[in-house]
Amino acid sequence: MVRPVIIIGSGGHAKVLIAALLILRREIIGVLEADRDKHGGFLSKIPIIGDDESVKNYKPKEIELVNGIGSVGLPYKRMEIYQKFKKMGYRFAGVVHPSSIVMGDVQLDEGVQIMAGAIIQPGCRIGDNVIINTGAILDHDCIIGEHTHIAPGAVLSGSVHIGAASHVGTSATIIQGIKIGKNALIGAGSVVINNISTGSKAVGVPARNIIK
Ligand code: JB2
Repeated sequence: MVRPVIIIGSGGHAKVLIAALLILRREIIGVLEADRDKHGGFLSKIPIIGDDESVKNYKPKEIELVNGIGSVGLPYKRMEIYQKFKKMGYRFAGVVHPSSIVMGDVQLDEGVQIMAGAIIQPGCRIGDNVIINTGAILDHDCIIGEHTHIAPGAVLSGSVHIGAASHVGTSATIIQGIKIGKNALIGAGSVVINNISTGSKAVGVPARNIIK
């Protein structure tokens, strides 16, 4: 039985998720929002029903959650939200936009979000709570660590490995076989032709580490 969902956060990323969930005909109970001024309002006609404590009105077995917190830098807030609710016993729903192309043997772990127009080729493995955002392209055998965000239009060639809680910026390009560590930030539009170590911030064409 497909359970109804509750979305966490009422910003731009939540709006994108609601559009996908409606196409997927998922029942959406409402949105949880930290900003009390928004309570009682709506996001894309979906009611903003309270703060995170309100989730306790629903038993873990009655619902699934959708992580509506995105990221523009490292996805720590998104990761914290995921870990907090997992500790409370809740499960996160995957969201795969019907216009995306996800090849048959691709492994999608819990709560993975694949947005409109994304393409994921055979052999890829996508970790818990990852966002593969609008129009991003992953060629064969890419491995994406949990909580990482591949931003809109990013292009990963074959066998790219990216560690947990990293962020690959909008329209960045990563050539085949590159390894990027955890907590690494790749700037928008960068072209990555060398491996990037954990904790780096790499920008430019070709991308260079700017954390000294
Ligand atoms: O702990 C929280 C919490 N912290 C912030 N719990 C709940 N339930 N909500 C929280 N929020 C709320 O999430 C903020 O008050 C805000 O309303 C929302 C975040 O929205 P924002 O528009 O700031 O960003 P976003 O996360 O929806 O989207 C970002 O990431 C996307 C991937 C933006 O940068 C987008 O442009 C981007 N496409």
